[in-house]
Amino acid sequence: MKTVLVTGFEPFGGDLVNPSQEIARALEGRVIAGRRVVGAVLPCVFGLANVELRKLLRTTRPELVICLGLAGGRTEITPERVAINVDDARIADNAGAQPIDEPVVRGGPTAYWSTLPIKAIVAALRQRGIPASVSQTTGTFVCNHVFYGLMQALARGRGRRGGFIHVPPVQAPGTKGQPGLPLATMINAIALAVELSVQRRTDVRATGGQTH
Ligand code: PCA
Repeated sequence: MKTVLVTGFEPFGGDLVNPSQEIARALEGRVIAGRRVVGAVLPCVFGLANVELRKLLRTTRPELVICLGLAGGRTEITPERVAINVDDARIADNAGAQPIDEPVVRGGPTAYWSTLPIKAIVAALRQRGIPASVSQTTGTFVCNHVFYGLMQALARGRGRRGGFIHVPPVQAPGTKGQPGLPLATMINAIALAVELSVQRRTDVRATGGQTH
């Protein structure tokens, strides 16, 4: 059976939880659209995260890869459009490193586009009442670093697709109205994103982006 790799991140910046880690763990071993999901958790550490990711790509040989991370201030599921070649950290990573204005890959291209059907994912989620938007920036911390590393690795392979989706914080039960989404909703959303991404090689032409 072909595999899909879904990664999340360990908690960072003093947090005790990271929903992206919980989602990757929840999807581990599931069969979606005839593909077995391998769920894995990456360290929130510049450099090491991409070493671990490349190991996973070698050992699991996935047809498709979706990397996940937490975007603290967001309220929606946000498939990312683009990874850029810069590390510029506002806080230290989990190993204490804080690169400023450094390239992810010296001499690498300025950016890589996601090869997930990001607009189709947003449309499908909205249809089910799950708040979602295309995001135009992955930031410049470890998530963008991993997204860039992923797309560079995939660009060398043959037709393997992938991308990055940021998720909001977990909304604790009984706190409706607070920013964030229930974990179960986010697990369903990412399962749907996997299904759609396996099924659709091309995106739809539709609105769905944040314009800022
Ligand atoms: N979010 C951070 C890194 C790890 C994570 O889950 C980010 O957005 O860069």
